[in-house]
Amino acid sequence: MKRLASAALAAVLAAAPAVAQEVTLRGVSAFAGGTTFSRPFEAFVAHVNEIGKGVVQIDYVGGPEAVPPFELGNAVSGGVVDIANNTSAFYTNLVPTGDALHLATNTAQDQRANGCMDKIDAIHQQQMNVKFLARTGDNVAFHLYLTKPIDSPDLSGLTIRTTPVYRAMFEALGATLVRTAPGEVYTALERGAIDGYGWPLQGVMDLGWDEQTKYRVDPGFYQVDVNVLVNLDRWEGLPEAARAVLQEAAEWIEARNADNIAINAEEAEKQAGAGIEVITFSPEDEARWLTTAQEAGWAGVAAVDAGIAADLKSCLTE
Ligand code: 173
Repeated sequence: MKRLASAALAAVLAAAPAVAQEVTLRGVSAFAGGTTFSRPFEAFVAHVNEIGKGVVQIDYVGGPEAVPPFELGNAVSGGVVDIANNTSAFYTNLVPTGDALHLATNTAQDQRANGCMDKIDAIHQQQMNVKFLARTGDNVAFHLYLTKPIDSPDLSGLTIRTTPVYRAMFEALGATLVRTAPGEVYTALERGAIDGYGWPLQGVMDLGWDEQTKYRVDPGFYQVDVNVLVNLDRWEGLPEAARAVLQEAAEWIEARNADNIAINAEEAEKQAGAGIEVITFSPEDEARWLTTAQEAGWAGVAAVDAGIAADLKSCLTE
């Protein structure tokens, strides 16, 4: 049997061309090209194209102008896009427990070491038909930005732009919510359709929102997850050498997540320079702000699937 199998393999190898065909993957980002949450992916693409010469290349097709952010999950799931840079909040239609990812208090490296990344990958494979390749955004918290001041965590009477990241928390604090893609935030602010928006500490100036923003509420909460996802059929069809290049590049880009600590400090300074004032609360109100974030966040995931919520909580917050 064994001899037969190796004879068959030898025949296949003999028939194969001396140099295996280079594979090209079509890549799309949920965030505009050159902006904060596309930059790690763009570095990842450049790295793959460097170390993967002759094996695998990524053709970076573009950002939200190529595929609308809330459609990108479907596009990579169905194989219209081979590789996507996307945040779980933009594909909750496919992975509704993905909201757990931004509730992480540890790093992508921790999640690889403790098996959490394998669990997250399995959920993505089963529910979305994608390989969960890499996670960026560690160390970057989310904040509430406002056009008018508040003096407590009570958000009643305020209309706030949201995504699934902030929904459970802001709803628990009484806000009226409207979901928009990042590309619609500027116009919504300019028209006065919203009194504020949820967004991470980084990237507020990318699309000029600082012009329309007066306040940032501190402290931040949660942790950004912007993930590299590969269509599963495409992934499984890749030569082993191509998968190895992508996996190496995944850990390479995750190592750069540590840079976010320094970038956070620069961003906070730039926001101050742009006239964005920081709102803080009394110690009791700050505790309420952060406790509501955690409790409402996990309750939201548990309402979707209590088993997955408990399982992921244990490895994302250890
Ligand atoms: O606010 C958002 O659009 C959002 O959910 C998000 C998630 C990760 C990075 C940046 C924004």
